[in-house]
Amino acid sequence: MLITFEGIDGCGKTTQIGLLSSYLRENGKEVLTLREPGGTEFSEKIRDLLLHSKDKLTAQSELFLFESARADLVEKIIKPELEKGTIVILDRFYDSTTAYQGYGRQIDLNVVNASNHLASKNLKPDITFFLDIPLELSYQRSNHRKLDKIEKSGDEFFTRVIDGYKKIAGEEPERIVNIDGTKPIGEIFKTIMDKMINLIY
Ligand code: Z5A
Repeated sequence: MLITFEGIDGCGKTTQIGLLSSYLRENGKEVLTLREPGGTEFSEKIRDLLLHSKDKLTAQSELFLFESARADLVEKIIKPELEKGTIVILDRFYDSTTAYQGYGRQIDLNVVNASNHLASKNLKPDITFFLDIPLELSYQRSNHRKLDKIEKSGDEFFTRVIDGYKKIAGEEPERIVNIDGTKPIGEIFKTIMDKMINLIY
């Protein structure tokens, strides 16, 4: 089973993935948590380039780097683990590319979708949790640390990303669970568990 978490920076993905993976492991499930971009030696190098290099990337080269990191992770780790029956929990997947490179950087959505299909080998999450928070809260939750390259993209960019996520979630309500990420951590986790119980048991 493939479970993905989506949303803007600081929306609470890492927090909820920690809670969900602990719950599943305590209940005897084999679980692997991964993040995008990253998860293989090659993809971690690309992550470093994308988030920390001093070079100015074009929107297109950014898109291809995210897809390249994804292709490596899907082929080497995600597919084999899913075939073994592991529950794979992914912090970001192709919805991030649609939201950030498609809606945010305004690359043609047909091109983004085609690239997503190619890199993910048509793999589709069984369920996606989209934690929706406003931009101001994202800034508040991350104001204590140094911003990476993408985080420095500006308000207009992030407003397009948030609107993009809402459109993506609206288009696939059977896969994407839209959750109010401003709620307390425990309340969000309960909503996630209510959905997960039906899938696991
Ligand atoms: N990116 C892209 O452009 N295209 C792509 O295809 C992909 C990615 C795959 C990766 O960033 C960047 O790459 C990201 C998108 C882009 N850039 N941006 N912006 P990353 O992996 O370094 O980080 P992130 O995924 O954006 O976010 P994060 O820093 O890991 O945040 P988070 O996991 O969503 O949140 P958190 O760490 O769980 O929580 C943040 C804080 O809020 C923390 O102090 C928590 O204790 C607190 N928190 C969490 N939940 C709550 C609630 N409910 N109430 C109160 N406080 C809370």
